[in-house]
Order: sequence, then C-alpha cells, then structure tokens
Amino acid sequence: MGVPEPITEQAERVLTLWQGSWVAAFAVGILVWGLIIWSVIFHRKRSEQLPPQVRYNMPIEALYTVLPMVVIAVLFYFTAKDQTYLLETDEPADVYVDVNAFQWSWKFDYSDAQDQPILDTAGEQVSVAGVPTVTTEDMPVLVLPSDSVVHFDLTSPDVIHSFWIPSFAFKMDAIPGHPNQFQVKVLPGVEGDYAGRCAELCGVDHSRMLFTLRVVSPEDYQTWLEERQNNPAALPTPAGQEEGQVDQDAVIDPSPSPSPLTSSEAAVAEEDDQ
Ligand SMILES: [Cu+2]
Repeated sequence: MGVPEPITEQAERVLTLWQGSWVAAFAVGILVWGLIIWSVIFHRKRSEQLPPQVRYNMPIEALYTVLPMVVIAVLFYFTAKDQTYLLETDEPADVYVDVNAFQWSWKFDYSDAQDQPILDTAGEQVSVAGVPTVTTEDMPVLVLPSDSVVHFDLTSPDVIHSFWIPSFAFKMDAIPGHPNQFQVKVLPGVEGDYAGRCAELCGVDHSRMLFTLRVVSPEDYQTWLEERQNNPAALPTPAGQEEGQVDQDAVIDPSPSPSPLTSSEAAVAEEDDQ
C-alpha cells in the first residue's frame, strides 16, 4: 500500500503494525457496514404504524461503550509496544553517525563501534557534507554497511529539521539544543541507493535538503572508510571557497579620475556651462 520495501528490522516492525492496523480497521468496517446493510434490507418500512420506540437499552449501550474502548486498547497496546522497541538504543552499534541537519543540507560525521570519531590522515573526522540540491549527483551520500547496527545522533544548529529515510519507515526530528537518537539494524542483502529527505518545513530551500543513502556490504564499507581516511584532500571543496581569493591589487577602480585641466581650460569650461 505505497510503503517502500523495508531495509531495517525496525522498518519491518513498522510495516507489520501498519498492516495490522488496516486489518483491524477493515474488521470493524465490515462489521459496521454489515449491520447497516442488514438493517436497510431486512428492516424496511412495512406500514404506516410507528414501530415500538425503545430507549435505555442497557446491554446495547454498555456494548457501544465497551467495544470501542477494547478496540482502542488493543491498538494502543501494539503501538506502545512497537514504539518502545523502535526507540531502544541499548544495543552496541557497529557504526555511530552524527547527523547534523542545517539550513539546508546534511553533514554526516562517522564514529567507530566505540563511538570514537574516525580520523583521517589529516586528523579530521571522516565526514560527508552536502549543499542544497535536487540533482542526484550533487547530493551528499550517507554510506552505511548492510547487516549492521547503526546508531544515529541528531542535532541542528538552526531550526527544527527531520531526518527521514522512507525505506526505514521512520523519521526523527533534529532539534536545536535537544539531541535525539535512534538505532536501526540494517538488513543483510539490501545493498543499493535509497532516498533521504528533510521532513520538516525548515525554510526556503527545504525542498532541496535531499541526500542519498547508499547501503554497501560491510567489506565495501571498510574499503570506502579507508579511502576517505587516506585521502583527506579528496573531500569536496565547500562551495564558494574558490571565490573570495581574488587578488585585491589587480582590481581596477572603474571610477574616472578627474581630468588634469589647466586653470585657463577650467575657466573656459565654466563659461561654457553658463
Ligand atoms: Cu530541513
């Protein structure tokens, strides 16, 4: 029903809850529709005589009250149970990623299984930073290993954003001054590219706050990581760094300098003016 194929254990749970809720909704719907159709067909107007008017039917009124409460209680039970599971962060993770959501892109900082920053040969943390774009080639790429537990720490320096990977069937807000976190177990065999978005209207370039999730095998992940560690210079240059390096001495002043008129010429010029 329009839900992307789940690529994490958590997403599978969300999908099950979603489908279970629909089954429950259809069961209630079929019962209600059935009763409506039954009364429409078998209790049509038979004569001009008014049927006996009944009120205060205690058993039926009690049923009206109790039955919806049972339905809500069951839905609540499964929702609360799954929510607790989805927000668990106790499992030791294989990869820790600091997700920095900013106006209007993402920066992903990588840490190892001990949550220690992974440093490159220049001593900087391995990270991926993006710029606002709608072009797939220009999007920042969040690389993650399959068959691994990944822990996300979400922060924002400006306004509230929301970290959303539709294939996770999950999103969580990145709120200034309020760190958020969640974990997923990425399933084995789901290598590929997936869409990533900001799901909170956060400003003029919100719609260009896109990224790509690239799931690779754990071996390819290690290769990618080592490549990034050994080539700190390979990081993309932040946009606009090339500008601003203009040699200020080479700038020609375009305003005309006053012409060196002699005093007589200046006098003639003055007379012409009058
Ligand atoms: Cu945003």
